[in-house]
Amino acid sequence: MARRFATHERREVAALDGIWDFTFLGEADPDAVEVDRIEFDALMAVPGCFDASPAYAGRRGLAAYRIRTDVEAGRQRLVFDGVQHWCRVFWDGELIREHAGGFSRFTAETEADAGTAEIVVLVDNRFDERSPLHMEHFDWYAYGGISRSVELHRLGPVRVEGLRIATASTADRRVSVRIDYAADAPASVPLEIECDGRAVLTETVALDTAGSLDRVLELPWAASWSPEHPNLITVSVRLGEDDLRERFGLREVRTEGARITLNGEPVTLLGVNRHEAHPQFGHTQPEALLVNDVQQLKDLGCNFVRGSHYPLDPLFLDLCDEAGILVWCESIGWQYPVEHLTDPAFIDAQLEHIGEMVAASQNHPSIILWGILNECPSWSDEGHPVYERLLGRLRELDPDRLVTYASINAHDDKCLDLVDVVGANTYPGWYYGDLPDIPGELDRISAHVDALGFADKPLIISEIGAGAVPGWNDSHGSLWTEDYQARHLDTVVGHLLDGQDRISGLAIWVLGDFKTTELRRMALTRPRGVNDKGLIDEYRRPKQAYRVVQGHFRKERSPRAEQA
Ligand code: ADA
Repeated sequence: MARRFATHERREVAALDGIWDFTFLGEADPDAVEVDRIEFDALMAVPGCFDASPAYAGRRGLAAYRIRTDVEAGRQRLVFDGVQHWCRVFWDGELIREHAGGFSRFTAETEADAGTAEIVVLVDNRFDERSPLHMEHFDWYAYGGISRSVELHRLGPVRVEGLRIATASTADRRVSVRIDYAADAPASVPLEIECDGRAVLTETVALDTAGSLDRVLELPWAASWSPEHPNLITVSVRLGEDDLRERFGLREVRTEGARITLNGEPVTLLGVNRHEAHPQFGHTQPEALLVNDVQQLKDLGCNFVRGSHYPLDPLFLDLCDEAGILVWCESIGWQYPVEHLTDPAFIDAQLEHIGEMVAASQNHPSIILWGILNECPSWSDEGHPVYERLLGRLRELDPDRLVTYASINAHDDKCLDLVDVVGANTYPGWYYGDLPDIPGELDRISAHVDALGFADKPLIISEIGAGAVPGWNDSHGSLWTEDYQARHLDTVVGHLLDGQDRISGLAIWVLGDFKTTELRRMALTRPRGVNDKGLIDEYRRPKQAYRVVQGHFRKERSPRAEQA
């Protein structure tokens, strides 16, 4: 996977990114496809989204990707960082994995003979029961393809399967490490752990065939991680012939009354929502684009970004770790109907997806909040047990971070008892209401959340904004003009930063414009087929509102510098 550091030194890892053979099979039923008879008649970039490429733009159906690679005999593991949104993986014609969900890492394994292996991936971007997590009505265009990196790992008899570094209590410079492992047979092997190149632990361990090792590391020299000082620590775990490297930061996230605290200090979250979409690359995020986005987040004065509405590119998270940007990372979801939410197949798929999200991202110090189910029926009686189960799973997997979700209607929500932080989405002055009403609406939300009995929980406005067609203005400052959007966000941010202290976080909707679903429901409210509430357009060109928000955020984050 494309990261800012090599995740393995000892294990042999080959990047399979590049140009793969490709063919579009359209309406074909994946069960009826004979994999060894597929005729590949085109080429496709991996990572890439085939339906964002000119030849297959907007096509929905089955596609096949193929690559051939030389391997030595032995156990091989393919690591996919994201395939949109359903796939089957074949190794020399044999099915080795099926996966649904897009946006999350999964693996496929096989015992291989020496020689040239042929890997075929059937990828389907249709909306059906194979993909219970994807729905056509989502307010984003669900691109299809092998959208993130692919690697091939050669596995030995002992494997480091995962690493979790718990930095819950960092004052004493001690961290707990859990090393998950697998072994072909019980074994006794050396375990060595290094942090920033210093040996911190060496011992011999007796392994079963699978299990985990829990250790405490003392790092007296290590400095804390914070947005102002994003100090990172690289840890290398070597177990027998295998290894795994990770990066983490010493920091504690908690709530104290209605404030979120970072390393014991209250923090106000100032940021934006961000989709991973681009007109030319779909959900694939070329490195230059990620660097661009992080530069613009910094330039805006943000200390916070909400990943809407699915797990984020691993490289983006690395860059947020380095830039000191705090992250809300959430599982995939957008206004699922009640019936969908109560379908057992859906819940199982969400639980698996949440597990994959946490396993892939749990050591990023930038992530302070885990989220689920954007704008889903948390207002319904049926919703409560589902939210309880999914948020409960997050707490079980990671007790050291805060959990939340973005409520579509905080006035009438039935699941706020389950969160650490209340997230409220609201669109005053856009779909409903008038511009002058914005401060009133924000105050009403706070009062309502408090009246429901949650005055002691931090409250974040997790979405608020207005559309603007890029470059469009008129002398009235009407809806859809850049002028309207700029005045709207000036009012929003101005009100939130001007003396009120109930709302302690803001994620403006949205950093950049992005293509939405082509369903008619969106047509009247999304000119150009684009959700255009971005501070920048889909090619990252700033709109008028960008400077307005930047002015507020920068002033708030460095008041002394401004006064000087
Ligand atoms: C919702 C939703 C966003 C987007 C937004 C809008 O709040 O969570 O994904 O659809 O509305 O633009 O209306």
